[in-house]
Amino acid sequence: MHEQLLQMFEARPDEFLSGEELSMTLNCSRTAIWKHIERLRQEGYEFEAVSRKGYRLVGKPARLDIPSLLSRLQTKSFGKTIRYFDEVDSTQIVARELVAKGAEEGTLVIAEQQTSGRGRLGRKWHSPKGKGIWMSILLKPRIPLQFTPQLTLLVAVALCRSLRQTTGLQIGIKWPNDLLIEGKKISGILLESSAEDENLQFVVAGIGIGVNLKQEDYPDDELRAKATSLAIAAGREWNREDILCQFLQELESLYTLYHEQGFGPIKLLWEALSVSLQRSIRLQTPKGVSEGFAVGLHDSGAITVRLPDGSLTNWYSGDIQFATPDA
Ligand code: BT5
Repeated sequence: MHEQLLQMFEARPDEFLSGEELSMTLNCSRTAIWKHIERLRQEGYEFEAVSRKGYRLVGKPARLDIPSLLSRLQTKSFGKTIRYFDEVDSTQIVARELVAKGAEEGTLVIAEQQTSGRGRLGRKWHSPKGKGIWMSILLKPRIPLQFTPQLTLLVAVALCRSLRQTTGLQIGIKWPNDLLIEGKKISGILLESSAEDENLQFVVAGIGIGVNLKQEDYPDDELRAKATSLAIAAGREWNREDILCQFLQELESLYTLYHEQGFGPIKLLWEALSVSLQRSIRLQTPKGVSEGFAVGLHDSGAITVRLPDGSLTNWYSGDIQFATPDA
């Protein structure tokens, strides 16, 4: 029914189709038609509705131009193989399936929409159609297992640098896996890895970037209060291929640098882009809340914190909040 309705609009572009005609052809009530149109709107289709005339399709969801991206991309392996989907449950799941079939390092899975996009600890990642970049990239790093958390920081640096370069926006990194603009989340990173006998086998780096979401594209006020997009922040839409191309190039060059020179150079870049250091922070863990002053980044990927009693400690995972708002 959903498909049939869309086909009717697509077969007669620029025409108004009345609710009566639609409901007769599809043999359903006008309320059912209205509900399907609302669902299509949520998927990114735009309709003009005029009383006594009906509905007209005026816009379709954006689609990535993969051939154009591939022709511009100047990387050796990152993004050279792209698996592009209209809709998936989660690009992380698809990427894991591809690893099992022998996919190579740098393989990119990207979808216009995710129906079960995920964050850490079972949280949801909202991924509406055509509005963002929802992707997973397969890495096979040649590093000891305990260094894996450094990769989240490396991806954050590559993302922050490339988004700053493409948009000119003041984007900062919040430890461990968020990118913020004026205190609101623009992007999240999720690393999932697999190891055998203490050896790291592969890492699937999942990255979500809110590119062209408008306020109404967020499902509720709670998320609207925390999240933002490049379009909301800049007051204009962005070309997703430009962002992807810049990011993949930046990621490959930092990843190469990391294998050649270790974490040192990445750490320096991370510290320069971070909004989490030299300020009072609170750490939320399943066990409770701790407070301290963030003094630096530890080589393990942990954040080093001075506690109220003056002692230093490392926090390895969790969610931090800022005790004072952003300057
Ligand atoms: C993350 O988790 O930030 C990691 C998100 C990774 C998403 C990518 S998309 C491609 C790949 N495939 C997947 O299935 N996932 C990865 P976490 O730190 O747990 O943050 C999750 C929280 O971010 C949620 O609880 C919301 O508060 C917020 N959030 C959800 N959707 C958002 C969005 N579109 N923009 C900004 N914030 C969002």
